[in-house]
Amino acid sequence: MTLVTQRPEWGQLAAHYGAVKELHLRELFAQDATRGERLTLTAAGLFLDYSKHRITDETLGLLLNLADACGLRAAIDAMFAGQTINTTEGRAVLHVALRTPRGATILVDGENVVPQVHAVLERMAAFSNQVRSGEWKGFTGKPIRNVVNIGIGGSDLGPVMAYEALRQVSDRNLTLRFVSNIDGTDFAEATRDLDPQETLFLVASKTFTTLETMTNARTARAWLLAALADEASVARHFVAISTNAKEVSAFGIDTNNMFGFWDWVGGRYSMDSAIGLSTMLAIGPEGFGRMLAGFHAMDEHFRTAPFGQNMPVLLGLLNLWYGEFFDADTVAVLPYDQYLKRFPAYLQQLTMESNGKRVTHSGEPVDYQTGAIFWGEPGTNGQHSFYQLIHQGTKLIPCDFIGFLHSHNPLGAHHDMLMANMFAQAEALAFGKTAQEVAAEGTKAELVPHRTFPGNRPSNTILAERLTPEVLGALVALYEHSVFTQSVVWDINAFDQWGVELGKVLAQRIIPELSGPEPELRHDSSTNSLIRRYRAARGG
Ligand code: G6Q
Repeated sequence: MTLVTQRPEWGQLAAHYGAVKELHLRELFAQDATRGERLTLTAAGLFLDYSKHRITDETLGLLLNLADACGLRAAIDAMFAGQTINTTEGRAVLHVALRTPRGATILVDGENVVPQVHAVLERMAAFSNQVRSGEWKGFTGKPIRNVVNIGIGGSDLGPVMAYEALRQVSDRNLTLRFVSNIDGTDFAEATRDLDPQETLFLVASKTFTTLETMTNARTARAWLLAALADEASVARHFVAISTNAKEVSAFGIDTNNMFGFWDWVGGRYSMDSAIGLSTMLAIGPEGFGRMLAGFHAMDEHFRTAPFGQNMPVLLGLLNLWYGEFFDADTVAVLPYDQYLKRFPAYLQQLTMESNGKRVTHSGEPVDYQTGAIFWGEPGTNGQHSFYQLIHQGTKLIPCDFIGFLHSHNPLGAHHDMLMANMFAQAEALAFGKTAQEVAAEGTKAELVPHRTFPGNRPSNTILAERLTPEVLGALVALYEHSVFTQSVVWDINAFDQWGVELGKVLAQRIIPELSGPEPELRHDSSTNSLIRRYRAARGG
């Protein structure tokens, strides 16, 4: 297949880049008094202002031509139709089916998966209602007050992010904790103040073979049994969320206590499958349904809106514009909402595990940049830390500002100050402060270069009324589909993750070498010496 860089549309963009790269946002705004209103878009409850980008109308047209030439329309249709677009794993990619309303039809291998999705949602709802009402009792008859989700990667990051994001609508009588790391500290700290009699573990693992999760789940079982001293208690304190019923039974969890999903749900796209049971326990089935409705609204927008008014498509193409032509390596995600504190971490997996690829679908090495590095922190904390580099450093870092018109905690003038800071940062990045402006303030000549802001640093501003379950769903779906858009242009598979395999295999080889009789070490000299140092310290 043709590499995207060989397409005429790419060449046209490259030539156009040469013509516009020096254009400053100050000029672009001066040329068009309506730019700030014109380059905006509303979809699924989200408002996007993309006017502070180093683009002209021609840039947009050329980016859209590239998306067309790369077959984005057909790729979207293929995903929604349940075709096997995850080619290296031979799977359909149907997270969109997880939020499709009852009554719709999406076929996988000739079978409609929508009724299956709703059957699991109903079981999750019945279970959540039992736990939330206190009807579901622990082994000693006490109601459940603590829920500990044990999972990692896609079986952790989405649920943690959603729990933090939706705390304001969560049941404050339930304490939720998340254990992911194989570092025993994670489990120890998460459970140290919990009463086993009132604690429910959700073992969330698509495969039910993941080393970290299985190790933590065994530790959890031992922790429970140390207190309750009866194997029969496991059935009241453990549920499994998995696609692998055989491994769930082998672990000792009754499959009646198992919530299933399907191989067409990728780990990092699974937060609205049964993997989201912790979210449903926290916010209730009705709240979970509202979140799914937000996802679905953005799915429908992505599926049907013309690309020029399609928010995920524009977001994806704009990221690509900087990554390919301006050599921008990273994107900063800056939520001005404390409830979104885990959103950047969640996005890191979504974007980087999806698009951190170096060969095309057909296995050919790419000769262009793929997935950017995503990172960020909630505002305004970041302003007192790394924003310096974004404003005055040598690197170009496109930013996504995310904010809300209303706060869930309207204390005094806090929210006005928060949002003023967000608007001000985007303004300062775009327009900067010229040397003349600095000098005109009476700044000493030798300080002028230090106090000058070049500006021309691009950003998106995403606004919504308030952070509700619907809005969170729409926001996550926005990024999911923007990741997909980019992967189609790059001709890479956004849905596999072979890059995480090698380290896992090597760790399995090293685990037995760390204890027991001196093994014959056959690694490189550095790894051998690190293992010897560790063994010596451990007396092994
Ligand atoms: C996500 C990845 C990965 C996965 C974890 C946990 O897309 O596949 O992060 O979610 O490795 O896997 P299990 O759910 O199978 O334990």
